[in-house]
Amino acid sequence: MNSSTATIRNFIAGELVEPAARRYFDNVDPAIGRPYGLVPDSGEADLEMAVQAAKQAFPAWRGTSAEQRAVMLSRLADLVEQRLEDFARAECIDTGKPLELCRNLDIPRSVANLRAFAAAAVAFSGQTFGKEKSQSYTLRQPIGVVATISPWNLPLLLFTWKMAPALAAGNCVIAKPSEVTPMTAYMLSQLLGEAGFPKGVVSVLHGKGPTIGAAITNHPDIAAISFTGGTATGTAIYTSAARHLKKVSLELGGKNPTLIFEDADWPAAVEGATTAAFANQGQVCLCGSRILVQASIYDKFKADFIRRTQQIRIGDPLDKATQHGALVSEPHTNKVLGAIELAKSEGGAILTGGTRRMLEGRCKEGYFVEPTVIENIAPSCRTNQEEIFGPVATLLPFETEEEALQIANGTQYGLAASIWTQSEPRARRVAAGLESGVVWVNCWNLRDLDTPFGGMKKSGVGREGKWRAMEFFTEEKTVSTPR
Ligand code: TXE
Repeated sequence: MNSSTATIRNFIAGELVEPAARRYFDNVDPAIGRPYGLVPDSGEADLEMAVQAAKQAFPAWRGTSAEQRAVMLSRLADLVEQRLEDFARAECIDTGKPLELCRNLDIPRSVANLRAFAAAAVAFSGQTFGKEKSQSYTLRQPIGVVATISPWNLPLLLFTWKMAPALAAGNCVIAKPSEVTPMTAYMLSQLLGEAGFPKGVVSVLHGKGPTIGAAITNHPDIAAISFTGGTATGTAIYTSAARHLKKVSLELGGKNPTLIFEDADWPAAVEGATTAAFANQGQVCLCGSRILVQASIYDKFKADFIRRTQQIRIGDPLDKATQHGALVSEPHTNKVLGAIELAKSEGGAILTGGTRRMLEGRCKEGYFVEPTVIENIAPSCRTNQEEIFGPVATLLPFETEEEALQIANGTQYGLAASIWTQSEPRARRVAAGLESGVVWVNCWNLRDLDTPFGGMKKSGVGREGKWRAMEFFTEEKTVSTPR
């Protein structure tokens, strides 16, 4: 395995190979704003080879036992864990996020994903039914060749979150990581053989969304697609998958509310809201980008929140002390800066941040944007309706629980929310009223991998997490016999 190899290769039929057309594009290190490697610009010919390899591998692979697949997933987890530092550095360089975050969250969680689905493979089973005249049971069987398409914000974490259940359930997988952050998926592909996965069971194809991504969603032999990414892309994938009646799981964007009530625990609520708003430079679909604060404590919260936001240490992602790194790319940085300009034009007052941060030395051309807090924008304005996916949070006052729910639910999204209150009845009432796939009470992003995960409304279709993912990646067959 080589984490420093600058030229990435596809992984097809057990081999690292060049893209058929020999075309590549630059891989940019966002902390320095310069290319450091090449990414295959794969197309239909590469996909065809991967699909043929998967179809050849499937009959034998579906015959493996759940225990055998669990052993391979566990071995893969061990291999990644043994190289945790290499993976963490590669993820840091590819994404611009702090190395400490990669060490302590992204890569350990990727290992945990592989282990969780190794366990799920063995424990997953069908159901039995008994009636007066019949005895029935269900079989959960693999679908065949399936695809995963994952984004750049949590590259290896989301790559493994999808690949692991697909393999645990006995499918052959075509996996496409984001073209912006392909390195750790490439490194993982170099370990698949050693972990014991037969040739063709997993292919990793690199390239751009509109070319190889679209080719995957249009391929008639790929029967299911699990996607995480933007709502616009998810809509395009859903549309093209519908033509082939493919199964689709979509985890999309969010405009998540953090609700701070006057009886919230202090300073836990301030700390929680800060982490929710700015974790991973605000580039997590779960980030709490709209902070709703009860009017009676609005000024106190505002003062403490600004102070806490200003303490976040921006710097070179490789420095241990850095808490806030670079945004993932120049186009994305421009999108975030454009959203800040839009907020100003909508009458927003910038309370802190609001500009690109120019660092000294190695990172002087990196894509750093200051954690930004904005107030004075109506809930219906674009700033409070559209996903920015960067370090930008708005403050919104509310008077009553009813008003808080109205504002919180007043967007097209419905992914995640957090509630800060010491009243248990209120927490339950508000949790029940939120149009949101995930609700955290007095915490944020406390994830149990066994729980269902996904969004309502334009935030997604379906749920991921232990049994939900295993269900998605299997066909259910009912077998009945007379009593
Ligand atoms: O993501 P895309 P982008 C949101 C966030 C961000 C916006 C756009 O608001 O600003 O989406 O980001 C592949 N057919 N999120 O454009 O396009 C692509 O190659 C098939 C939220 O970078 O959704 C990549 O592998 N695939 C989010 C993956 O889709 C296509 C995480 C995600 O890229 C494709 C990221 C196509 N036509 C962005 N076009 C979250 N929910 O966590 C692109 N892809």
